[in-house]
Amino acid sequence: MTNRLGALQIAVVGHTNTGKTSLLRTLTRDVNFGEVADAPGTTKRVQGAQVMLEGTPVMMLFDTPGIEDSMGVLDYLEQLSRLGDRLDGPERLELFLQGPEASGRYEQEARVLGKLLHCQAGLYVIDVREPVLAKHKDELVILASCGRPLLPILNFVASSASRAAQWRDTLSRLGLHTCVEFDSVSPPLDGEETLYRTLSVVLPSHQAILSGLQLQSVNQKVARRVAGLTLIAGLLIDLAALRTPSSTVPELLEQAIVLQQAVVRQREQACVQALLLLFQFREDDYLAHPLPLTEGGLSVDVFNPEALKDIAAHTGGGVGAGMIAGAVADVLSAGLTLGTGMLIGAVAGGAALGVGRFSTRMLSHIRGFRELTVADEILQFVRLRQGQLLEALERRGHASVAKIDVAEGTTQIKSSLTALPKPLLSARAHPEWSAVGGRFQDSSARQKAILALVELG
Ligand SMILES: Nc1nc2c(ncn2[C@@H]2O[C@H](COP(=O)(O)OP(=O)(O)OP(=O)(O)O)[C@@H](O)[C@H]2O)c(=O)[nH]1
Ligand SMILES: [Mg+2]
Repeated sequence: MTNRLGALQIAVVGHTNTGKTSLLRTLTRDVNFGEVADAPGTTKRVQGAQVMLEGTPVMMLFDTPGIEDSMGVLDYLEQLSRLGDRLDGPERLELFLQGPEASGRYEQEARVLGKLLHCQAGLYVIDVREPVLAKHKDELVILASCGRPLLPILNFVASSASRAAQWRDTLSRLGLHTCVEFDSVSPPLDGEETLYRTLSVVLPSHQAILSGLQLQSVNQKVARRVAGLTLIAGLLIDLAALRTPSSTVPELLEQAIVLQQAVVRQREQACVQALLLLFQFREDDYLAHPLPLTEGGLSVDVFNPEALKDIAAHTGGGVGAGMIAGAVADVLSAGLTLGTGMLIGAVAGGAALGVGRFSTRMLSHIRGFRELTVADEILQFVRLRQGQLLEALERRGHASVAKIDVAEGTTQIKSSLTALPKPLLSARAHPEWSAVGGRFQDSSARQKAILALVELG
């Protein structure tokens, strides 16, 4: 495979306002490339963008101005044909490019044709919502006369006004039997691979580069998904493991709740930013909705089974695992009817739960041990909405201008609330797993839990 820059040069051409610049943005994953607007004549000059294969530039894509007056150019070329003697397409175009009209009336069109003549192939971008008109047919005749393979890209196929079938028919009649369906705003998941694979059919001389790009696109997609799931898993572990010391004094409890809410929100926002960066989108592409954290969203949760096991671990020999299991069962069933506040009192007082089975040492550990944790509902909600964000990013083209909005009501979560996945239950017992808690300590156990969450998808 040749790795020389410029070994493969492709011009992106077509009628004005069909989405040429948008296609380049999506293929290069560069939201800042060129200028995109819903108006003809947005791109005025040819602009190139490198495409890298394993860190090496292997292809240049050139954005070109839209062709506006194809009928005028074709008439003019036909006049030139009458002057010259048996000129073929490219020769006739060279004559046009050297003439006065190429820097006058048809300057825009000359830029496009000049570029295509010096590239190995062209991507011909079509807005399939448009009916096929004479100007389009003329445009294709002129482009074909450059003597370069053309791959039509049927853009806007997702629109209900699509006339893709009519376009396919017209293209076939002109000898263009291979084309690719695309949508730069919401490209098909395998759109990029399909484009490179099909381009290698019309450009077999560069098959090695194009197959490499196709494979790279598949690999990058998988790598981005795994990286995205890892970011989300890290967030969830941080939140599940988070414990904020609290107090039975109402004012102090209030302060602890406010502090914990801020930590949770910031941590989620950090994950959103990391996901946007991973997929190369801008921060303001995302319509942020703050987490609906009410006081009830954060529960006083000393009675989480995992948390109790943790207490056991830290109290040394005084409390046996079996006793803890019993305590958990009793505490949980009592919790359903008594409510958390009552429960604390109940345990402390010992009466309602038959605490005869517990040593006073253990009770003293439970008594006054109050910490805030993030409620299951909030963890489920964050998991769902980060998952939705990941999917939206995977399906989004870099030409999109609408904001990503994945806000969902918590009601949806409540109705479909399932048990927390195991790694999150484990995290409950490990406050040191929370990178946003005060006791953070990375460990292989934490990494394993992240990996296990990633595997759950
Ligand atoms: N829904 C949808 N909109 C698109 C798509 N491609 C482009 N657009 C929109 O179409 C308009 C024109 O896009 P551009 O990329 O500027 O088109 P262009 O062909 O470069 O235009 P000129 O430079 O003026 O010739 C913009 O509003 C884009 O957001 C697409 O696949 N789907
Ligand atoms: Mg443009």
